[in-house]
Amino acid sequence: MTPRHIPAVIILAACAALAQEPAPYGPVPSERQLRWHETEFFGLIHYGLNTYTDREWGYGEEDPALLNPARLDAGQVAAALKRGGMNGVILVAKHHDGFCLWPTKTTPHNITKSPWRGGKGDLVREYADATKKHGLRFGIYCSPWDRNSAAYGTPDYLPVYHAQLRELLTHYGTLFEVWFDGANGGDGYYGGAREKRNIDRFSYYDWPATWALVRQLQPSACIFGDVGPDCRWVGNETGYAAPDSWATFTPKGKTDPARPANGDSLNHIEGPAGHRDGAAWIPAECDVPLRKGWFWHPGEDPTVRSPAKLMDIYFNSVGKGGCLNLGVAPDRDGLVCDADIRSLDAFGNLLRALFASNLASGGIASASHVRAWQPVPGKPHPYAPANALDGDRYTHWATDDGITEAALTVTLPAVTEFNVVRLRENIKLGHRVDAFAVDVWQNGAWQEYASGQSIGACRLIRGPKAKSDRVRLRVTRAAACPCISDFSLFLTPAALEQ
Ligand code: FUL
Repeated sequence: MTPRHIPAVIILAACAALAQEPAPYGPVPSERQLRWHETEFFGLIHYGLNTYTDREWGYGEEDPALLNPARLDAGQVAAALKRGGMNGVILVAKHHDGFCLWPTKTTPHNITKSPWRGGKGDLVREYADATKKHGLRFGIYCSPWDRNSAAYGTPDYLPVYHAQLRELLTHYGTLFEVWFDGANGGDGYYGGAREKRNIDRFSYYDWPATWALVRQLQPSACIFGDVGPDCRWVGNETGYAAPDSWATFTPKGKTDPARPANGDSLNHIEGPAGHRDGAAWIPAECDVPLRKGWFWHPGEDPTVRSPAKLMDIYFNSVGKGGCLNLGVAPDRDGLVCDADIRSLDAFGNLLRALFASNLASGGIASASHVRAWQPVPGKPHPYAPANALDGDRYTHWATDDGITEAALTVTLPAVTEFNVVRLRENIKLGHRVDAFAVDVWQNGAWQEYASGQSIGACRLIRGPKAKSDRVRLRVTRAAACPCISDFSLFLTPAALEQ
């Protein structure tokens, strides 16, 4: 290299450095997981023979003749969920009792043996059509445990279960999620044997082959299970993730710690928080029934969760970077009953009112540090602070590599009252922030309003009402330069205060 060449090399190197995008940190979500995060809130429908026998777990011997609702209307259910603020529906197509809500060829214990629609009905079809009509994404739960099947517990059952999945994965359009329950094995009818059958949770379902079937037939569907692989059970049925919750997680198996299988996980107890440096992106799905149980039971109207309680759950699930999966149980008419409708309608209205206007969107964003970038005439800076105000989950404000403490200030056009802050990272680049604080400018000085650790896909903070024309996000610790895609302010609607 001659001295004459050095300046050109340096200039080229400098340009390359200036034009560099932040490298992802740690595990990052797949495309299907990104779509799942965007879905945020969906319903889990439990309806079947248990609805008529007043049980949560049918034994497997229930008479299909019990199911004959004259007024059943999947459209009424889908509309109720949509008004309730949900963006998807997962239907329990087969629960542990083994009764299949579609005309499966795999077992006679199915909907064609019921008098409903003269034995010609297909409830999975009706739900698939209704959810599509209402613009909701559709998913399926098909219980691995089958208390009706004579084959359960023997090697003959897995081909049956796989055939059931194959039917569900091929006949009902695009699915956004396939749910694998961790409850497996125990006593049951089992074709009349009426005995206890335990299985090896690690090997019995050949999870690698079962998951591969979903991948092959529904490549955009997320697989839910205790250990993921796409989204994890939050570890409780109250709908709450931990105060700080990480989408990253390292599942540990009882049998094989290195290759855990669904139903065999040792550490679902760690589901609420996840692991800051977990091995894979497996965010928490927070499931909770709207009523006391997952199925409808007489006399349980008083247990319907109130809109205020649902909001609290929402803040602790969606607001902790996970998804909320709310159980809705159609009644013996196959409809969402009045008590549930009242709560869902009111909650949906609250949600829409709360997020209707981002009070920070008219503000001017500035930052202590902004990532260097070779300016391109006519093109906006790709990492400008203003990106955190544009409502897009992925455009973001970023700092230079190595800058892991930085502040983003929003100056509002006028003094504004708020009590909810929403933060997001561009999760395509991973969980980067380790700790943050939000400050409010009060009487000529910054005052800390809130602080926390995880941000990820969404962090919702509900605090006391504050009035100010200046707010600040301080990233106080980060594993890599922060990439903040959202800094929004909202005010809870008056109806929530009552
Ligand atoms: C659990 C099941 O045992 C319940 O019956 C219900 O389906 C719930 C969503 O998952 O593991």
